[in-house]
Amino acid sequence: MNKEIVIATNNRGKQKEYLEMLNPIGYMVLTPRDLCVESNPEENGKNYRENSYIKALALSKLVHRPVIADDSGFEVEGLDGFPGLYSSRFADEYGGDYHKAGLALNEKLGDNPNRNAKFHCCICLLEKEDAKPLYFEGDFKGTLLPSWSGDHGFGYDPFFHSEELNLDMGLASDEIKNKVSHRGKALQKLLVYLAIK
Ligand code: ITT
Repeated sequence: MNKEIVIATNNRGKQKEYLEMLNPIGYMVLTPRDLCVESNPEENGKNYRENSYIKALALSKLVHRPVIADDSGFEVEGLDGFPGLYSSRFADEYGGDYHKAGLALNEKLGDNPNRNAKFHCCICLLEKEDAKPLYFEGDFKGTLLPSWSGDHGFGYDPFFHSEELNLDMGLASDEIKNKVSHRGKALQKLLVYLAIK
């Protein structure tokens, strides 16, 4: 792959993080919008890998360049991993309002003391439409906060506390988050693969 990466995501938060992580090391990051295409396939896979492949394939067919797609989610242990694969769709039930969605997760959890939670990210690299997809994954472990804290990050970040960093992620700079996050870890693995292939 040359140093151009097309990212199959419409999520502005993800786009920002990829730009911040890849631009400084010389990658040119392109989004569907940069290439004047729209890709919004139905994410009906059974797991993160399948969904990341669905997104990568749909965009690859439109742009005829190597693409990466990321499927990710927020998993609350006391809710058996919910919302997980449905993280985005769960927030949609609250009009995309993550403040309400986070409070709703807390309500579902009730007085269950198990507040362990994690983010998971699966990046799919598809070098061309008929290539074998390659997957790079990462986890970010912490706990679900009872209430909104801070305004940094996106999605469920303000309801997430990292014990490793001793920090609420709504209070963390992108730079700190990207070093330890699920997406940062998955991307590091992808970069190692690209460097040695
Ligand atoms: P694309 O499919 O266009 O990439 P999306 O937002 O629908 O955008 P996903 O299907 O992968 O992406 O949904 C993942 C959801 O999980 C996302 O919308 C957030 O709600 C949440 N999420 C994932 N990574 C996150 C992060 O780093 N911080 C906070 N929330 C995150």
